[in-house]
Amino acid sequence: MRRKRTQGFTLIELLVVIAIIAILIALLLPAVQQAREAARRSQCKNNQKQIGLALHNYADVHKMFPPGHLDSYTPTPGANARHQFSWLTYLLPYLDQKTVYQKIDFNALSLTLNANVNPVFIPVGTVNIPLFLCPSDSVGRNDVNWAPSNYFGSQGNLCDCRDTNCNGLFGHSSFTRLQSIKDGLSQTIAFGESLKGDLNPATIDDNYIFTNTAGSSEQNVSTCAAAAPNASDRGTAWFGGQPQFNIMATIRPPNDRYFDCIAPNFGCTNFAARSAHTGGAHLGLADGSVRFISQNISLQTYQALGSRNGRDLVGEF
Ligand SMILES: [Ca+2]
Ligand SMILES: [Ca+2]
Repeated sequence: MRRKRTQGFTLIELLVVIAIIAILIALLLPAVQQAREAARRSQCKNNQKQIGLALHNYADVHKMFPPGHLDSYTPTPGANARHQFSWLTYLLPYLDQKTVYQKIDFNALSLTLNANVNPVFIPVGTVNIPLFLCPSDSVGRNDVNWAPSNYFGSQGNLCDCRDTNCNGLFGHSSFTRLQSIKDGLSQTIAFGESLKGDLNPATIDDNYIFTNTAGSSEQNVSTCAAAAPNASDRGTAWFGGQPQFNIMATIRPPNDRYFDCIAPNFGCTNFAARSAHTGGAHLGLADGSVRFISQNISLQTYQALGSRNGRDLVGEF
């Protein structure tokens, strides 16, 4: 009697095939993920190149860089200090976003007295600008009144928060001229990437410290680190002129392990450049180039890169 062989695979064969497929997937998946992150990272860098170019096109027309953020009541801090529009806002016409730009009434205040968004600006501030977003950052858009940004103008490593005197390119009502970048355009950081906050204090990684002391204590890491991190709206508004939305400092290295710090009303931050990339972050230099800078860079070199007029030698970086 002949046994009839059934068509197809035996159970053993099927298990072997499944095991082989599983091994192949396990081998390929990290490679696919790496390729995807490489593409995202490249997008982040390209965005920064376009912003760098826009900064120069702006400077060609206006003979200066845009302000970090304008304040109608400078230099008096307090309830009347309503930070206005961010540096990114002024670049819109140079980034194919003229229609968004033309909707902005630059004579109106972006914030009301109790620091809420002026409703007049919601139709503009909620426009998503993909060029302002680094796709490696997994935190999405969280605030219904604003659309976010990953790119932060650098105020340098010395900045008196109560006036316009910062050694970076972007400060409180700053209007930096090219000739005031005495250390050289290719040796000076203009802006960098950061990571968005998720508006959830319970998730710690993205939070920052909001100090309640007047002056520049937020630039002092140990003073700031004594407080608990309690806020997480970093980068949630490309439009907003409050510095936690789009101003960084070069006091601490990229991806610094300490929490970012800010003091209210003074327009000053101690926000490090931050990224979801491994080992560092992209920094846009004042000549329009973009460099990936290691988080292990010597602090002296990094701070020298952050100042526009320190007369410091940067060397290799
Ligand atoms: Ca959080
Ligand atoms: Ca310098």
